[in-house]
Amino acid sequence: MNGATSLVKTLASAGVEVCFANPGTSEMHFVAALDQVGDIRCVLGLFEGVVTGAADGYARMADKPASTLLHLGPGFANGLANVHNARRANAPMVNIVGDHATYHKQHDAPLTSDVEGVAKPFSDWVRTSADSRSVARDGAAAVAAAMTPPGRVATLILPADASWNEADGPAPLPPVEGRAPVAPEAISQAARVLRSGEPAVLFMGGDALHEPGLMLAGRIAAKTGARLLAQTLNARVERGAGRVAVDFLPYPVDAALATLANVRHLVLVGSEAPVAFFAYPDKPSVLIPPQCETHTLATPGEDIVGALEALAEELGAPQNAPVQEREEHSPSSGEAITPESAAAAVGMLLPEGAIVVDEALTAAAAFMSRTRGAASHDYLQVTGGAIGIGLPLATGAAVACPDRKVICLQADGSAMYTVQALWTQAREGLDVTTILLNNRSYAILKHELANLGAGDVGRGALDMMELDRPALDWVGLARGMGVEAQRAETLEELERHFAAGVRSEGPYLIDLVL
Ligand SMILES: Cc1ncc(C[n+]2csc(CCOP(=O)(O)OP(=O)(O)O)c2C)c(N)n1
Repeated sequence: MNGATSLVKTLASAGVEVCFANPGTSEMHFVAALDQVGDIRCVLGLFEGVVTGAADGYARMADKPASTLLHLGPGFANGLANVHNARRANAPMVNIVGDHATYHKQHDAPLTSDVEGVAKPFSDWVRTSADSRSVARDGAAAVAAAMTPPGRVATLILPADASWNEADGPAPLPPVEGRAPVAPEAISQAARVLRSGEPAVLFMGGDALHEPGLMLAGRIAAKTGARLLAQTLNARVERGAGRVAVDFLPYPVDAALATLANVRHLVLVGSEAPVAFFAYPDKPSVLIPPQCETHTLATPGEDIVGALEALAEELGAPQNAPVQEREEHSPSSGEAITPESAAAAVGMLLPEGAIVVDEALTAAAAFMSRTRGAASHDYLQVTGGAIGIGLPLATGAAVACPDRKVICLQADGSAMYTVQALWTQAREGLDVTTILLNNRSYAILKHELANLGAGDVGRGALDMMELDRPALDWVGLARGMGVEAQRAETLEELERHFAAGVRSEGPYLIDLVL
């Protein structure tokens, strides 16, 4: 067997079931091996940002890595923004990046670049296979690296001759590190500050935002009066009716500061200490108020749920916690379409167990508030702030969970970065309903212009934020890629088309005119 076959067999036996791919000449042996071995589902993306964003969505839902297959430095570079988002999501990810044959590199052929140099800033683990006999072992090490808590980005660079030369056979997965238990002092310290009666917040991320962690946090809050607060952007939050509800730290600096204003103790539970997304003149970078002490109960890679269990026990927390009630915000008939009324309609009709992808930007706050008491669902956010992930993320989530409905709340400007994902959804028959939030602008940037005090601006600056010349034909774009699509200009049309999307078993797009 050749190196490529030994690698595909290694990945499959390590549990990799899907390869999101956009290959080229240097990856042809790998493509042939995928076909020959047959244990890994291949999903073609027509742009590398689709490939990497889909791998992220898959990993967030499946809790294990997919692999990507990308073409040398330029192909990988095209996908990096969503590798960045995956890394910020702590999503396990194995990138296989083809490169020129080792002996060909010296000739500086057109596609030659420093692939390791491209990979390093966006990966936690990078290796270039030296030859075909090391490829299997390197592949197994890449999967183990990706699965190291809390989830990492591993990039294996595969020279073409390491693919096609003779190899020994697949390699076993080395032992994967588990989540380290937190030190007893971290638990007793958290217990001490929560018992103090001083205003405290459990600031939550990662596993703390999945049902077992949420219930434990809810019980601790019920006992101590601590507030539960999630990071602004999270890989996956389990929320909706029947679950312990958390608020999210708002994105705008002033709102975030107001949320944390009176807090005396901030207990980090699988989260990073909160900082402002950007610096703004005259606003702080660190969002923690001066009187507030920060305590780490569990870092993102530690045993977050175990730490919450130990803390609940130490505090003698009750066995149950109050959960979110079902809320229905029915928009009144004839109401105009706004983010709020649209979100109310979607919240009402959201199917049980949906996966909601939020790249709604200026409409996100409305959707978050109106889905708080909707049927229970998973909520996926743009963890790294790099836009152009919504459609790919939904694509990967649908591959991971074929029995669940995926709802993609997608702002129009962001959608245009990776719109090709719609084609993959059609080709794979993925059950994704996209609500395309068509405001024909980069609306958030207009707010940011004001927030930054950039002064009175003229037409030239504002023109950088308008997408209406020409207006995008979203129904035409979706249908052109094989996705059923309808336009909604009234709430009644939104409700009708959303119900049709929910009923349909394949991809569906609603062009929601805001
Ligand atoms: C990769 C990347 N490029 C550019 C930006 C800067 N950026 C942030 S928001 C935004 C526009 C978003 O517009 P849209 O998706 O239409 O949402 P809206 O603000 O209209 O709700 C841009 C260009 C970014 N965050 N990430």
